[in-house]
Amino acid sequence: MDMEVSPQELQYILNSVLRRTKNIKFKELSILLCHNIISLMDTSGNGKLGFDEFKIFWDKLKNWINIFIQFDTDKSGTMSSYELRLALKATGIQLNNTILQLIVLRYADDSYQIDFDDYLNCLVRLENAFSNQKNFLDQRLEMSEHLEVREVRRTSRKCSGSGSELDPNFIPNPNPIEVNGDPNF
Ligand SMILES: [Ca+2]
Ligand SMILES: [Ca+2]
Repeated sequence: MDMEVSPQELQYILNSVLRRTKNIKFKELSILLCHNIISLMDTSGNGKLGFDEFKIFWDKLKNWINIFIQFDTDKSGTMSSYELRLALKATGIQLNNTILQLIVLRYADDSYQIDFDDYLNCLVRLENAFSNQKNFLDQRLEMSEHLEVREVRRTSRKCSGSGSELDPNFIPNPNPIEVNGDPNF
């Protein structure tokens, strides 16, 4: 039996739950949003949410719903741009005015109100963007550590005098390390 939640199953579950959630206005969640949620939460990388992945998302969602309701100060069931700014801040996302205005223009309806599905869409996209940025930085960091290790290996091989001139991978170190102040070491 398949215990993992696919995008289609997630769409069904979320729509049923949100339909029964009081104090929020929402339109049906799109399948694209559910794909985005899975790409945010799928740490195992199999394109579905396992039990633990789903549980982490569920806690996140409950928190996002509570924040939405808490910051919907006029109880309209939707977010104005002012309410949205405070709500996003409460979720840990701080954006400057320009970005916030672009988001409101992108997601708001004719009366500049943001429904719960657009709010969720916006949070998931922002979190995906932040986590991609973080992965990018992590990779950069890993790569630079990897390069440092190789550099140390090269240096130690060079020091052992085992014919490093013949090593096709040998690249001269532009900053030779001086040990005990002896440049010939
Ligand atoms: Ca997974
Ligand atoms: Ca409101």
